[in-house]
Amino acid sequence: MSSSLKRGVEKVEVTLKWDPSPLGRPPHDLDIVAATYTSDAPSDRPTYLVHFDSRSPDGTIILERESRTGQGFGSDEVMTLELDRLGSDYVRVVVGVVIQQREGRRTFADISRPAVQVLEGLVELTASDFADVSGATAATIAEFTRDESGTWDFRPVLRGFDDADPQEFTEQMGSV
Ligand SMILES: [Ca+2]
Repeated sequence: MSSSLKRGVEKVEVTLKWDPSPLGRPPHDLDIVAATYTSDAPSDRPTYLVHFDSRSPDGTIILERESRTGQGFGSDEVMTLELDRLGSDYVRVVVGVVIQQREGRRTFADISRPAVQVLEGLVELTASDFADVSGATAATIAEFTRDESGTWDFRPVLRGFDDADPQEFTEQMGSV
């Protein structure tokens, strides 16, 4: 196939769900995080982050749904990324999931049935139940990079971070 016919990744959705903590126990709070990088920025310095407390300045990456407990049906957190609308300065986006550590150290092994999925339309790009990173407190899931022609490529990057709190994770997730 000619490379000029290659259609890159344009709009993706990241969904995350988990079961609530047992009755009477502190809630389990997981967060989807997206970090964006420009071509001139080092990989430990995201240009901006999108998560429950932070929006993208141009509205191209949106946390559509958030949860602090995992209660309810369907996806607990949902993020959409309109990569094709991202400014041309942006060449890389890394998406991950981090467990809040408010009540002591929590790893994916402590969370009941966590599941993340990255979709483009109805096509699943990647998915994980975090079993391979069960000892981690955070994990990257997906990396999107823009090539010279402006096309976005996708790469699954399931990598656990063993002792990262949310702040440390956002500083380290660009290293994948
Ligand atoms: Ca959350």
